[in-house]
Amino acid sequence: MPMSPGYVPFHPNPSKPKFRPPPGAVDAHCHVFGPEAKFPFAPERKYTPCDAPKEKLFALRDFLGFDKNIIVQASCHSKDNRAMVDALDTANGRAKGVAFVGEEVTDTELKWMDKAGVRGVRFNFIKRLVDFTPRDVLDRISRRIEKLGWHVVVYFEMADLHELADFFTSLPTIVVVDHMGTPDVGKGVDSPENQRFHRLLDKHKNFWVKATCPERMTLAGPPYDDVAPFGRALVERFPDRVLWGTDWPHPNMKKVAPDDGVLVDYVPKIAPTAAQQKALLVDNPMRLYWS
Ligand code: 0GY
Repeated sequence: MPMSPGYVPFHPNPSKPKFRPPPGAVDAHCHVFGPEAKFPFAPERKYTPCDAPKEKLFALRDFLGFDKNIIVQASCHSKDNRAMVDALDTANGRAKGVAFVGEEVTDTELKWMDKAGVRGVRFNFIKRLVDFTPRDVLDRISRRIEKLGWHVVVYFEMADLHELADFFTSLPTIVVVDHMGTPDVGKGVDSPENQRFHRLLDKHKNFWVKATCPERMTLAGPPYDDVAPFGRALVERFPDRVLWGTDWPHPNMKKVAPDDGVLVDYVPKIAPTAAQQKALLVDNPMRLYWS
């Protein structure tokens, strides 16, 4: 299938970052797409991306100076987790995964994914990406995966947080928030909705957050200095519950693919000290995914 009209493929030759991640660094949010010939995209998908196979992901990991990946199931593969699991199976222990499942998932399938290194499921509330799933269904899924010691990753837009917060706090597992809760950067880090988000994390110690995707939120463009205060605030306030990742291959970027080297050079802007960098890139993801 051809890519969706206007779909922007990932950067063909990212720059080498100046920042060197500490040994054992984990890219805690990335995806694999296809290859379509082997792992077809799901019929119910909302976009058709370009192939972004595991070999390219692992080569980028090495080029950027990372050691491991967390591969998050993307909506273009919907509930068919085979491409993601195949990547885990061939990563020599250097990748863990987050799946997307429906209630019909069997215990055998959950065990298969657990054995491969899946440690969470993603609940996606972005309307342009997925169809609505009733909360009671998500609740039942969360209770099944809790037994495996998995967590829930939530992807939403901050404007919707007020109607989602009660559901999130009712979840029995660790809850990992994608992309800083996607704040509106134009409103500033002290906006009431961003402060409300910080209070949620303050109060609920089972909430973690990914300080990811400045390229999705920036108004100024690279090197994303306008987004850095949002990431830095999270690293300072929640130093042991924050993660970082590239989001390669950057689905649904509007005009230009981000340069992954520039994204890696954004890390010291949000985590200026060596101790913060080690927590963000090594200790936190290792605790959540490898212990
Ligand atoms: C992301 C963001 C996006 C897409 C997906 O599952 C997905 O298709 O996650 C997006 O378009 O915002 O997390 O990579």
